[in-house]
Amino acid sequence: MMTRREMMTAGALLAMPALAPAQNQASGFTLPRLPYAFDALEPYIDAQTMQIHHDKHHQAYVDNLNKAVGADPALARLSVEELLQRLDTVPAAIRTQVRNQGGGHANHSLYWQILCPASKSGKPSGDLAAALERSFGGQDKFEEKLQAASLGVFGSGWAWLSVDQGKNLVLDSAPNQDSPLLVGKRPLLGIDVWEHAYYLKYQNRRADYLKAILQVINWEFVSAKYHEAMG
Ligand code: MN3
Repeated sequence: MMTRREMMTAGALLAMPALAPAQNQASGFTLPRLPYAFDALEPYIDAQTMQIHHDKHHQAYVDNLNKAVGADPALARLSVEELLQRLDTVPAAIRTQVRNQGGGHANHSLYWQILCPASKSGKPSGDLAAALERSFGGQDKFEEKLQAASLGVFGSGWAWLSVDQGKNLVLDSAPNQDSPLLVGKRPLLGIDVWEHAYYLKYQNRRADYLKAILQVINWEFVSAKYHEAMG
């Protein structure tokens, strides 16, 4: 995987015909590495689901986003978060692709990070714990509401815990790959309820997947995201 800087270097090298591996011409967005092994979330999320979800589904969002913005250097320089935050300035011809594929890239990049092995899941800390108490009546009540929001998604989508522009915690859901960034919110935690996130192990039992995923939330990471969003 190459950084942007390495790609620019590789781009410069392309002028020299003897070098020039064709695959290095692809630029822009890249699939982030999973921060743990595919089987690290077993038995709650199975290794095969993680591998297909990361290597195939997320890769496809990255590839399709690159196809959509690749021809526009000004757009390709932006982060995916910036693209989503200013979607109304993206050319109309590719706006839907950026919304869907860019949303898919941003959402999954966060999703891998908000998960971790059950032994490291922990609890919401400091400021986030207090905010969950104020907004939802504590972690347990929050998790009940998160499950209800996730179950309530009709078809494919996500449930989201975000910080809104007034710095309030908000829990809601969105269809497809629509990111909270589209409406000025900062996502802290997203639960993917597309069937590809759970079907191999849980089939139609979305509620069982939701119960399981709560065992592998990386609360240290989510707490840090909260701190960052409030800062
Ligand atoms: Mn997914």
